[in-house]
Amino acid sequence: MSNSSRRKWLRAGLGAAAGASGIAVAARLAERYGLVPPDAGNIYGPGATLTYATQRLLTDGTMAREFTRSQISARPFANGKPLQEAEFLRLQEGGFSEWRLSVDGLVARPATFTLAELKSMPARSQITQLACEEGWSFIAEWTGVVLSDVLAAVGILPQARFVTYQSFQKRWRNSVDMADALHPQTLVIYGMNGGDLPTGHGGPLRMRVPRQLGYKSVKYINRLTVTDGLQLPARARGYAWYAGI
Ligand SMILES: Nc1nc2c(c(=O)[nH]1)N[C@H]1C(S)=C(S)[C@@H](COP(=O)(O)O)O[C@H]1N2
Ligand SMILES: [Mo]
Repeated sequence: MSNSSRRKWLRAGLGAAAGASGIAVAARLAERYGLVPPDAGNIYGPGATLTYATQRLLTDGTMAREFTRSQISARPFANGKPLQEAEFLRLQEGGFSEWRLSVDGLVARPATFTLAELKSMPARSQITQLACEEGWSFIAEWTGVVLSDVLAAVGILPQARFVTYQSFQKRWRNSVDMADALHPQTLVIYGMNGGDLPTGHGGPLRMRVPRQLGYKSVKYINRLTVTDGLQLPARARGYAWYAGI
């Protein structure tokens, strides 16, 4: 079967299964075709599987909405307190010249990037909405490097299935699958609304995944690891791993 007819068939199958005999059948179908999110064995169970599977089938390749400059929020909300750790303040005082993004795991050439090196790569800006699961949101222009360019620079191996990203704030770690990792709107950002990314919003470096809820856009990232599976917990604070919007 060709890819697109397989997709059509799967989509019809999932819809029929959901309608006819409930989501358990759809979940089994999804499992057979590798559409089960890695955290499905939890309280969300088959419901989350169906959401993930149908969203993957229906929205793969689709884009998060982009806005115009006039729609940028006047007062974006920086969630959380400013970082107080001595090490962070020291790095900040040095203009973050010592900040590093290391990239390891299932890559051909593990590497470490400075901010200057990332800024020398082709830049992309997008005006998208950051939506928190708690109900608030704002629109901003985000500037950075397309994650797939960073991955191309280190060469991802064929077994790669997820990209895990780690924050300077150790408990903030999350990951995306390859569909989102290679998506053209998934950025590693260092700029916001025309200036440097403020530390309140995750500066100097942040993951920006506009097709998912705000908590997947982890701030203060310093490490990417390419994996073939997921070491849970991949959830932040008990939130679902897949947070498509
Ligand atoms: N390192 C880190 N990343 C984080 C968070 C955080 O507290 N620490 N909060 C998350 C949540 S829940 C949301 S909604 C957004 C908020 O982004 P903002 O501070 O730019 O509004 O960042 C996400 N990334
Ligand atoms: Mo959030």
